[in-house]
Amino acid sequence: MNQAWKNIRADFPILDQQVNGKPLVYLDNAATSQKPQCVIDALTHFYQHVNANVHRGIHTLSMRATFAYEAARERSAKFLNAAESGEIVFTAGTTDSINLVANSWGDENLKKDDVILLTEMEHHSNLVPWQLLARRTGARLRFLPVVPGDTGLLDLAQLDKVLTSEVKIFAFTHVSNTLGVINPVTQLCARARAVGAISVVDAAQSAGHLPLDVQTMGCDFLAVSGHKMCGPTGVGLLYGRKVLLDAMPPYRGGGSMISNVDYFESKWAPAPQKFEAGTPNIADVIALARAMDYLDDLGREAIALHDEKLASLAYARLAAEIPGIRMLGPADHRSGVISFDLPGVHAHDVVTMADQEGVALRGGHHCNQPLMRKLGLSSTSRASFYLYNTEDEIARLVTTLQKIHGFFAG
Ligand code: 7TS
Repeated sequence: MNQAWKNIRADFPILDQQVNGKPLVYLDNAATSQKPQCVIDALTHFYQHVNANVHRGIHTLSMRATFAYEAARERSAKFLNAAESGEIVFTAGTTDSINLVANSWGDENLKKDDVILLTEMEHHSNLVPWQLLARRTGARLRFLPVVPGDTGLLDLAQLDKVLTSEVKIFAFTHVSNTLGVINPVTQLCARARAVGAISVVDAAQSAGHLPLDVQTMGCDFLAVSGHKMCGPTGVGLLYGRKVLLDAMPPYRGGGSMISNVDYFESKWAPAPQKFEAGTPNIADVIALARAMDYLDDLGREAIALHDEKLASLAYARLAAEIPGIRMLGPADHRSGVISFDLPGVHAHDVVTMADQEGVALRGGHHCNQPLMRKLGLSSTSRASFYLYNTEDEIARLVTTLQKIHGFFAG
């Protein structure tokens, strides 16, 4: 661990507070992460010193804003090891990025009876846009199953059966937001390419948690949300291989995405501008780049190890110390997300009572309704860890769940 890890909690002012009279234990990082002071400062600095629209003015502030916005694109390309910054499209987040691919690449390339392959563990964001695409084009959906039981691993033995030459798109999550499973993304992308399908990786839960290298992964598209990786809400990005982005039609029309406009038709600007119609989310894009600096100062390998260590410890302690608990996902080699079911206690009761103890969890279907049904559950409770969480907080989680269990058992 390098110097940047010392006093890490002091970087996150929000953590230093009491909730319901107890020190806050924030374990809802899979929903959104907290923001370090440097990201908050980047937003303030932009509005205090730089604010102007981008790509249109030649006055000094406008040039400053444009420079910072395009520097953020360069930073993002470096963060993902993209071949060039032109492969980065700024979006509102993972949901927006996936919708862009489904509407642009999908509408252009899919026809009746083509197959869109997904997995059984997809978040609704990586399911519903493909359902809509299937409805528009007559394409069919197919699913790579998870293995029976609670480990949540993908059933890779079924891949040959489902990944056939009819598959044109294979879209899957890198990390499950319910199970904490880390999927073998490089292997899955290679298999997609081998049958001529494009790969779309949902990196909502992995960007900012694991080292990501799109060239090593071999993915065609990768979708990221800024707010889950220490950045602001309402901003994210789509990585797309340049040849694919160049060939794709725009998804939304408006200012900034054109090279020439006539009353009856227009010509598009090259990618990525073609996909960024209207005034973009300038301040948040710039602050997202600051979040990337912050994460890289800590080191993404170190963050991944920290997440895994905490989640594996929490998994083991909950399994051993909470009677009757049903743990979901793998025991180790996992991300920082753990889900569990306390039989006989609704997840909303768990979360409400935990909140009384200052512990922030999430309870519900986690936008994973089909997976919940497959597991025979309507909801789970979820604790999700990030770089500022500690082993002491796991102790607080265990004590809190013991108390909740005791209350309902007694
Ligand atoms: N994909 C995955 C795997 C996710 O976990 C989420 C958000 C999304 C896509 C959508 O991201 P957005 O930023 O576009 O909303 N997941 C969660 C969650 O688990 N709890 O709240 C949001």
